[in-house]
Amino acid sequence: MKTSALIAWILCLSSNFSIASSKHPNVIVIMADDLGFGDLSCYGAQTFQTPHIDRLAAEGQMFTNGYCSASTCTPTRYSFLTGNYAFRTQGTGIAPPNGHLVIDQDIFTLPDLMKKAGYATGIVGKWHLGLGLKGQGPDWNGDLKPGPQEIGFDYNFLLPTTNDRVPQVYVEGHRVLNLDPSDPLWVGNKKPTPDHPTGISHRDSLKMDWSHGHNSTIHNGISRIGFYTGGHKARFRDEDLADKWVEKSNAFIEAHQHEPFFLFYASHDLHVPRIPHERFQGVTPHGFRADSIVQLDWTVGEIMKTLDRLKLREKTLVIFCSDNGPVMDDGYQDQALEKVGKHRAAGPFKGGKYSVYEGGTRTPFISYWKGTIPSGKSEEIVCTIDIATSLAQITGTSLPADAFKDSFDVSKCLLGTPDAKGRGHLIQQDNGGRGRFGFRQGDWKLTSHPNGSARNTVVEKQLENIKVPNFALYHLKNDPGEKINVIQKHPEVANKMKATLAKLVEAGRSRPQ
Ligand code: NG6
Ligand code: CA
Repeated sequence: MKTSALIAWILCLSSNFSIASSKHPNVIVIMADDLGFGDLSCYGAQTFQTPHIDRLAAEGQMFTNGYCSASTCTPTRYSFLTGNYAFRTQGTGIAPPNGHLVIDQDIFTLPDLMKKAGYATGIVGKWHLGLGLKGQGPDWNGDLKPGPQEIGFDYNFLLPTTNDRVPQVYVEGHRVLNLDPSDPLWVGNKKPTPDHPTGISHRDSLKMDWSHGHNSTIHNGISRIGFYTGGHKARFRDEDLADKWVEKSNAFIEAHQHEPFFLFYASHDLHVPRIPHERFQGVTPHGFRADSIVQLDWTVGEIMKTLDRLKLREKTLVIFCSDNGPVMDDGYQDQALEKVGKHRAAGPFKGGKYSVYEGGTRTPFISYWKGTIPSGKSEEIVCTIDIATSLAQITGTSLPADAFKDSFDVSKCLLGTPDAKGRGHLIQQDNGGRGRFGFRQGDWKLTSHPNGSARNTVVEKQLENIKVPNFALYHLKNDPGEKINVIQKHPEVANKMKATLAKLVEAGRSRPQ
């Protein structure tokens, strides 16, 4: 071979190589818990700073119309992992302590996709999608399956539900970590003995008092939802969760640094009970709620540091998002409401966690990949449910016909391609499939509250149920705060949207085949 031909051949090989590796970036999805649109300094928070997440936003694509699919945790996570709207499947509302796995093992999931694309797959952090079989639930002292490993994750290090629900133990693989067989773990929804200490009987001993619910078994001076006994050696301190997520995320990245990896880092910050590590307590003027945001930001910085150390920053796509909008008092007296000051956790939007108003699902959304994604702000509509199909596109992996039924390919938006288009419509749900929906189409937003009652989550007030019309229409461009119901003025728009919403719900899928 002539030298020039050889050089051409080598160039060709290396360009093929770079196409191949650019198709298989490592992927880290960082999902915050209860983080609102206005809760980061890059999204307008002024009284505290989130420099590590701000850097991702400044150097990557920062979305102003980024959503999670539900205003509570379990349905958003269900949709993120399955690509299907959670309201289509019964039993996907907020999972209880002894809940079974709500993702059907036969469904083709996002981790299945990533495995098919040749990735090592892992989840570190909050699960809250149940463990064990339907009708049985988790076997806390035995093998906790089915769970993440049965739906496509090679590795899991979990907080099984939420930290306000029992038990406070980690699950690694199929087992409760550090469980001493001579001190078995029991979890239930009734007092195990009449003298079992609870948040009611021992209220004076609590280090953080409850305000509603959360008054059952006490661990670490905090009473929780549900009862448990035993497993003392396995129990963790709330204060140490964030450090543990960093340790385990970094270990996963390190172990898979030479192959493509997919890491779902599901932080528990800033869900209640908000108990940041002592070194973050008091760093903001807003109490533990915002202190936990600063802690979350620190964890992001630590993971990015690991990417730098392993020279993986330019080989890794990072997507940052939240699982639902913000709430102030979510059951503990942690002063979130009293110390909110001028901070507006939902930014300019109405509602928050539990509601189908924008504040419930419009949340921070950032895509970052150094050297590949240009810096910019995008107004396109993207949602956590779209990550599945978008990653199929980015990794060049084909999908089974019935997979990811509501997940749209927004990969071009995530990658910052000029003129890329996001979704044309999005159904926003709350905690169930009871017909309470937000339906966004372009600049229009229809809300549906069949029983005339909505959850009000405005940041200045306690949670309450308010009376609302069965249907309302808002024009988000003119009225981002959903203050002026224009349904009387534009009945034709509302009727068309009602019909489209009903059709998309009925059809069982919204992404055309
Ligand atoms: C609610 C809890 C709330 C929180 C939520 C789930 C009470 C009174 N409220 O039932 O504190 O745990 O469930 O939050 O118990 S989520 O972010 O996981 O969806
Ligand atoms: Ca949540």
